[in-house]
Amino acid sequence: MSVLMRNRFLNVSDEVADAQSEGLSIVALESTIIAHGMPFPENLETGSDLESIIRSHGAVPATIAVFDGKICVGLSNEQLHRLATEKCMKLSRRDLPFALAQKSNGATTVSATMIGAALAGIRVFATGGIGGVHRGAETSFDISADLTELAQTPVAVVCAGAKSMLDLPKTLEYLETQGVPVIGYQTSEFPAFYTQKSGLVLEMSAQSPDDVAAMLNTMWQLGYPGGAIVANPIDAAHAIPHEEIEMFIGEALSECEGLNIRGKAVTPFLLKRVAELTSGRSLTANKALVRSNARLAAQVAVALTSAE
Ligand code: PSU
Ligand code: MN
Repeated sequence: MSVLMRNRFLNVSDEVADAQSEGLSIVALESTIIAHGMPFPENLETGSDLESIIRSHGAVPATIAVFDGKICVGLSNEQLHRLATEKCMKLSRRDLPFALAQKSNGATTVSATMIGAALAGIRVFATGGIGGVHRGAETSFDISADLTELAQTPVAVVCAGAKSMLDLPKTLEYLETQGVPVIGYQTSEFPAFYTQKSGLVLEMSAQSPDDVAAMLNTMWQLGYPGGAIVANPIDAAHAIPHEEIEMFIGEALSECEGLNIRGKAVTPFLLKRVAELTSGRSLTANKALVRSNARLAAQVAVALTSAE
């Protein structure tokens, strides 16, 4: 995409723009995980490690966030530091136009990061776990905008499944309704973020980055408007057994309800409380799984570029 054709609300870093003109593979990264998903300094360490991992696997990282009314694709170290240390908004699809018009700063969730990536022509994105259908959604109606974004924006999201605080069967049903392919990476079960397995069978599984790239290319050549989920289970060494984590999730969920926390504050609260209740073990798991996703995303991006 030429610089002249770029959207006026997009600000692509020199490194990412150069990578694009040289035809290199690029992987998008989100910023909500830095600003609202992990405490300082783990958030900053993780954010910059993810960039290094992507580089060491032959691709160029493009962390996405909003600064001064622009969707910035590719951040400076100073911008990463600001996200990790300053309070900022959590922006999903519906928040983005207002934040840009107000010339605000903010961290982008999976949905808003996908929008930025697609505007910049980036097709692969790594995160920890996507948002999904919350437990109790039948009364709260709380369903993450990440799910509908996946149906309409052509970016493949490499993640460790959806966060286990969610209702995973409903999340998969919703994705099916939306026509979003969910591909297990070397697994035939939907991973449950902190845990490798959820008991939910996936019908599609890929054994290699080339397999994933072939599926993505086919989907886009068919003219599908959306993306796909590449579900990559956490490494066994960092996984937390289901029964152990479920106890703490249950506790965090009832506190959340007791405190009447709603809407976009729910996920950051739950991640923080579960990390406290597990004495940091869930944070260690989260850091490990997102690193593994960055590695796989770089491999998929390279496979996609060479398949072109
Ligand atoms: N993955 C993580 N930590 C996070 C997130 C993903 O390991 O904090 C963020 C993503 O930005 C995702 C958001 O879009 O959580 C989901 O928020 P909600 O449930 O409010 O849609
Ligand atoms: Mn929500």
